[in-house]
Amino acid sequence: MNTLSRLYLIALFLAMAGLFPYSCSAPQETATSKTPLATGTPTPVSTATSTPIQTLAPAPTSTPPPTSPATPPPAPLPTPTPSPTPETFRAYKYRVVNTFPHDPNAFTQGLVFEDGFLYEGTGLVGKSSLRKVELSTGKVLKIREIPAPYFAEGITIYRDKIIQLTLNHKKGFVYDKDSFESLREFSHSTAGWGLTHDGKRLILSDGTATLYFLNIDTFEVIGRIEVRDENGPVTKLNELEYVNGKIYANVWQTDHVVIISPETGKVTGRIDLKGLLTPEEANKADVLNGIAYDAKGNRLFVTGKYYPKVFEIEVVPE
Ligand SMILES: [Ca+2]
Repeated sequence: MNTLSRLYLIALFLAMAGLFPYSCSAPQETATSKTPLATGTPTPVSTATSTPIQTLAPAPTSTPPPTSPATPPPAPLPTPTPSPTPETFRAYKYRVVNTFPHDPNAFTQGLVFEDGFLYEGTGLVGKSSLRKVELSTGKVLKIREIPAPYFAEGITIYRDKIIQLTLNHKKGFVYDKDSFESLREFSHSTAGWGLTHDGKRLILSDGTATLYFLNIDTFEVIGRIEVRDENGPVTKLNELEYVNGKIYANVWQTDHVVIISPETGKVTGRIDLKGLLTPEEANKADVLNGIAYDAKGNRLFVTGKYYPKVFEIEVVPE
C-alpha cells in the first residue's frame, strides 16, 4: 500500500466517523429525503394565522342580548268601528191638537205645509189637481187642474218650486210655487206615489218597500233604500214627509205612519192613527194619506182621501 492509498483509507475512516466534512454530503441528502416532510408541511399554527380575521365569528359577547322577544311591543289596538247608535223601535199613538176643514172631495195624494198654507195634490184621472189651501178654513185659494190622462200623485216644495208626480206615466211636473205656472216636465223611472225631500235630494215612493233618492235638479236616481221593520220589507209606502231627519210614510190602506231612518231604511217608529175619523166620517172617506210638517211651528198635520178634516196631531209614545 503506497502513501496515497493509506491517506485515502484514513480519509474514508474519518468520513465514516463523521469527522471529515467533505464526505458527508451524499449521506445527509439521502437521510433528508427519507425524513417525513415535517419541516415543509405548514404547522397548525401557520394555518391558523393564514385564516382571514374578518371571517372569524364575532365573539358572543359582542352580540347584543336578545331583549325584544322577551318584551314584544304592544300590538296596536283595533280601531273600533263607529256603529250607529242602535235605534230602539217605538210605537206611538197620537193626540189631536187641532182640527181644520178639508175638502171631502179631495182625493189627497200629496200634502205639504209652507209659510202658513197647505199645498195639496189630488189624484184620479180627470180630477187631479194642485191646490193651495188656507189651513184654518180649508178654502182652496188656488187650483191647477191636471188633465187626463194623468193621475196626479205626491208633491213637494223645494225653494220656489212645486214638484208633482204622476202615477203611471212616469212623468213629473214642476211649477212655480206662487203662480202654479208650469216650468218643466221630467221623467221618473218608476211609478210615482209619494214625494218629499231632505233639503238635498228628492225622496220618492212607488208603492213598494223601496224609497228612491233623486237628484233634486236632474231627477236622476242617485240612491235607494229598502224599508224594513221587524217583520221584513214594508211595502205600499205612500205619501211622504221629511221630519227632523226622518222620513214619515203613510202605509197604503192602513192607519199607520211609519218613521224611517233615511240612512238604513229601518223603521224606527210606527204611529197608529186609528180612530181619527168618526165611523160616519170613515164611511164616506177613503184611506189615510197625507202628512205635512210645519218646521217653523213644529206642527204635524195628517189627513186622508176624502177626509173631511185635517188633523194637527201630537205624536206620543204608547
Ligand atoms: Ca207630504
